[in-house]
Amino acid sequence: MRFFSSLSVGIALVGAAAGLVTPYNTTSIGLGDFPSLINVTTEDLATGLEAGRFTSVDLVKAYSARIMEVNSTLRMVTEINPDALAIAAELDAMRANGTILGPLHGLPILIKNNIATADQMNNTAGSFALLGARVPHDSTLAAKLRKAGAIILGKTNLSQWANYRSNNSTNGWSAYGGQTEAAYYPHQDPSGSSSGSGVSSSIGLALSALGSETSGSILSPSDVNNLVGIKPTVGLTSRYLVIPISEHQDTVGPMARTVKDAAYLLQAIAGVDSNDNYTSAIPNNGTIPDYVAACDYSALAGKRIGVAWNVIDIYGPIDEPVMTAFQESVALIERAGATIVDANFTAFSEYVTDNNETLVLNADFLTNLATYLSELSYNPNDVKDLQDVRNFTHNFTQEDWPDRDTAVWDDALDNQGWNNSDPRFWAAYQANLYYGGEGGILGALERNNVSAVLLPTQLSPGIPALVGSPVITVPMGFYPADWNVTYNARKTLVETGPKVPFGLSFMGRKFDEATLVGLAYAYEQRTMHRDDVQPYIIPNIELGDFVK
Ligand SMILES: *[C@@H]1O[C@H](CO)[C@@H](O)[C@H](O)[C@H]1NC(C)=O
Ligand SMILES: *[C@@H]1O[C@H](CO)[C@@H](O)[C@H](O)[C@H]1NC(C)=O
Ligand SMILES: *[C@@H]1O[C@H](CO)[C@@H](O)[C@H](O)[C@H]1NC(C)=O
Ligand SMILES: *[C@@H]1O[C@H](CO)[C@@H](O)[C@H](O)[C@H]1NC(C)=O
Ligand SMILES: *[C@@H]1O[C@H](CO)[C@@H](O)[C@H](O)[C@H]1NC(C)=O
Ligand SMILES: *[C@@H]1O[C@H](CO)[C@@H](O)[C@H](O)[C@H]1NC(C)=O
Ligand SMILES: *[C@@H]1O[C@H](CO)[C@@H](O)[C@H](O)[C@H]1NC(C)=O
Ligand SMILES: *[C@@H]1O[C@H](CO)[C@@H](O)[C@H](O)[C@H]1NC(C)=O
Ligand SMILES: *[C@@H]1O[C@H](CO)[C@@H](O)[C@H](O)[C@H]1NC(C)=O
Ligand SMILES: *[C@@H]1O[C@H](CO)[C@@H](O)[C@H](O)[C@H]1NC(C)=O
Ligand SMILES: *[C@@H]1O[C@H](CO)[C@@H](O)[C@H](O)[C@H]1NC(C)=O
Ligand SMILES: CC(=O)N[C@H]1CO[C@H](CO)[C@@H](O)[C@@H]1O
Repeated sequence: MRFFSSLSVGIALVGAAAGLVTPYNTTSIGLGDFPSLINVTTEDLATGLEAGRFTSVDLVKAYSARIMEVNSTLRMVTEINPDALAIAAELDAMRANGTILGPLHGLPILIKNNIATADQMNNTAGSFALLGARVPHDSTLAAKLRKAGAIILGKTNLSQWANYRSNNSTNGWSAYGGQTEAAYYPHQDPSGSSSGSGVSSSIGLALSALGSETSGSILSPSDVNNLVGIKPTVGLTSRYLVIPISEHQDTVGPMARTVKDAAYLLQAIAGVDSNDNYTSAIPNNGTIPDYVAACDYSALAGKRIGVAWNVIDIYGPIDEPVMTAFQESVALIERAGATIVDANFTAFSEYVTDNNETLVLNADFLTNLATYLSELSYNPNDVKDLQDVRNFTHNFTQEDWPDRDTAVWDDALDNQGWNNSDPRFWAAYQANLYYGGEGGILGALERNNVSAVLLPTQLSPGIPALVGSPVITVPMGFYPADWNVTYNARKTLVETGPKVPFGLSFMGRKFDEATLVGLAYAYEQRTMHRDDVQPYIIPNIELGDFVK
């Protein structure tokens, strides 16, 4: 249950803001003439670019300045792409001569620092072991973003190794990027592992961002950063040249401020890739549905929607504001024309004491990390497998070992010691498929003939992770202003506190993201809970500061 634990220890943030300069004044001028970047949508930006009110160069300048304005406080972006301005100028020139690559043409997107690009940016998973390493070409998703006309503006910080290293670290900490914090309360735990993607998207440091998830790493930071997050079906989006944990559970998806923005981004990254065979399971011969068209205000009408009440019971009690908001959401969904039925996860109480997921993840990590490392075209520290990475980590001061331990790796290497070609792998994986399938989300969908199952996002990631099925989270509310602050285990980050947001999850069938997008959109448009609460820190710099 890695997702729920935000283990931690109180090292002072590795935050020496070395070389960090703020090149621009933080006053904003001309704000009224331009959409505020914390609220702007894909369609707003495309309309403004098309009308010639601003350029992609303006956008890159404004977003870069916003990043530098808050990074010393929140440490959410590890690197800005040194080529972003040149790429923006080229995309502006293309637009000027009538060439538009798609709805994301010229729009800046941030990506998690485990998605490789064959450019000046590093791909490290937050570890110095991979600083300076090179890949032979872009990851498939980076290539797809470029083909769609998006500008890869930079790389976001993460819980190091996507939270697959330590039992004693903190969400959003990496040796390379320091400690990310979220924007809704001072020293807020950003959750993880796509921590920087969550914070950046939420306060408008780019249009939106990509995160990756093994169990909760898109959904959970989307939950606490007031975002829409889509955890796609495993195999809908390629993992080629993404630093892995597990081929059976890893997936890459959008973290955006609105359902439609998330849909636009998913549209650009979904698809078959001969370098990731899991994508060959995309139905209809690889045809990708129109996720943007699926954004339908009436999508809830006539649908059967389930609630996995027993999951709330078994985990419970959850915090009262979350439970109340959840009950109100279920009632609202019913008023929007859906029929609400129980859709319990029948094996859930067995699952919570089972440990087969750890066996699968350990085994996959041993195999998949070595494969990733073998694909590097330059490997400065010559790390070939997990053993090498552990040795590097133990010997490199900034990796903060032993204060942040390597217990997860020690378990995989020393206790388990077998990878995913071992006969024991299959038995463990079959157990997972049962808990997630017949005894979990897939069984609940089929038995009850529902289009989706609802849970508060705090409780949603674990079961879909086991079977690779999709989930969308949408803002559902926030903790009240008088809520007592609770801390992480190291007492360094605020886990829950006044105005900390939370979300509602729609869990669905494999490759049925279009249905989930529709339901999520219909819920979002009726509630607009993202607007209920504002961050405590918002960049002042706006587009108007840069437009000539
Ligand atoms: C985790 O780190 C903290 C802070 O250094 C330390 O007090 C604690 O003993 C560590 N816990 C484990 C399990 O190593
Ligand atoms: C943001 O801060 C972190 C921590 O100090 C640093 O490693 C990173 O390079 C900074 N990002 C940028 C874009 O300067
Ligand atoms: C910031 O604003 C002040 C006061 O308006 C001005 O004197 C200064 O030149 C500005 N600095 C930059 C870098 O624009
Ligand atoms: C339009 O821009 C594209 C991309 O830069 C370029 O290949 C093409 O030659 C340009 N066409 C014209 C008419 O300038
Ligand atoms: C990538 O890491 C190298 C080696 O530390 C560094 O020189 C370079 O500036 C980094 N790239 C970016 C975009 O920060
Ligand atoms: C994909 O599957 C084909 C056929 O089994 C195999 O030859 C190829 O090596 C696989 N590719 C990857 C990247 O696993
Ligand atoms: C499936 O897609 C491939 C590649 O686009 C194409 O060559 C093939 O004809 C398609 N098959 C069917 C049955 O449509
Ligand atoms: C689902 O679980 C809840 C809570 O444990 C229980 O009250 C309810 O009866 C269950 N529904 C069905 C249909 O079993
Ligand atoms: C894995 O699942 C099997 C079958 O349900 C069970 O017997 C075994 O105890 C589980 N192993 C662990 C480590 O939880
Ligand atoms: C472990 O790392 C140290 C320091 O980087 C290095 O000198 C040593 O050769 C490494 N040992 C192994 C077995 O890789
Ligand atoms: C963003 O939108 C929200 C909700 O409408 C509003 O309260 C907030 O002031 C807006 N922020 C800016 C900077 O315009
Ligand atoms: C040179 C050096 O510091 N080597 C150490 C690397 O870390 C291992 C523990 O994993 C130590 O045993 C080595 O002494």
